[in-house]
Amino acid sequence: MRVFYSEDHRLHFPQAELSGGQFVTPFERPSRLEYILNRLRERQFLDVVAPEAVDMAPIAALLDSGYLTFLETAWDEWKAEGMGGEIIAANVPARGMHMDRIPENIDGKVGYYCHASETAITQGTWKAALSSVASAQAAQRHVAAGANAAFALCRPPGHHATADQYGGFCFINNAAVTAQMFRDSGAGRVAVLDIDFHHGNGTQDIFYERADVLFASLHGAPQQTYPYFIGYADEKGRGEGEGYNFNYPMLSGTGYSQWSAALDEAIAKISAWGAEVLVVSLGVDAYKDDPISFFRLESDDFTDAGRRIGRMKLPTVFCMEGGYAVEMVGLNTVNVLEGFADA
Ligand code: SP5
Ligand code: ZN
Repeated sequence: MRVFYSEDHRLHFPQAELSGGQFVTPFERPSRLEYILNRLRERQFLDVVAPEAVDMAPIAALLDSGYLTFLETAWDEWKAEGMGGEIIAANVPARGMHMDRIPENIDGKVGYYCHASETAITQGTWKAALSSVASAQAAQRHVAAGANAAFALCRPPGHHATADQYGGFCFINNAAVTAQMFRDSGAGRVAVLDIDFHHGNGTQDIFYERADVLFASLHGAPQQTYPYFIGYADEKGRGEGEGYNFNYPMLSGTGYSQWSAALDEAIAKISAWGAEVLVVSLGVDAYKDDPISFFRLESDDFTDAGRRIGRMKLPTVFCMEGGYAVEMVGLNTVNVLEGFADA
């Protein structure tokens, strides 16, 4: 399986994440990818290539133009305003306020375009986010051209980013761009399966009113964890999209027997629908020792999960999402890919 990876992810490395009222070294850090690359090499995934330049057209077509301009210019505007640190959202539109007018001031714009203030923007964030989505695009083209699978080793991750909001360590929704590119290249039915511990709110939101992209997500129950305000089982899509969104929220302490039963249900929905291609939002933060999550998957469970996904026999792009038990992120990620390849 070919792996697409860009070194430019390193351009995004905030010093600070707001966590428990303190600034801590971000959980989502560059070393995550070093652990993954090392394990890939060790397990003979040797076909690792850099993506070609990002193709802005499908990104601009799917996402909000004001949001993309904001991401591109936010750092310069922040510095021009005399702000001393990294970009952290302080003022967000809350209940009773209005979101129909976008502030001119950068501090206001940050709040407008952000949904979670743990996530900082720095000087290199935009370039890193573009390199991340470039890997997803290259993986999509590789599979659209006939490969049965590809792994986009994306960083920063993407599944929490909507068409016009960042947060949850995500800026551009790599999986959503990938799914849309499959539609544009002729696939009629595209499924996105999100196995990251957190609900893929961004992907859900982007496709919520569409019947051509089915979204299924396994995740921590929103009453107990981020993103808190979305991800319940009764969110099934709206309008034409009704019946094409499937959420499997699970409570703290969930282990593999329950998680894999939910995975089988999601897989059954995808198969019964007749998906032609699959995009997997591949987070490994369901792992038992993940520092910000509460499921109890063992490393071997990821192999089994990959095998179940592989049994669908669909052309598949994996997009890297979360996973923060850094020493184990590589093993767990490669286990999924190996299980998939062995199915
Ligand atoms: C892509 C992805 O996995 N994003 C996850 C974003 C999670 N954001 C909330 C982080 C809350 C961290 N709380 C730390 C508690 C430590 N005990
Ligand atoms: Zn996650």
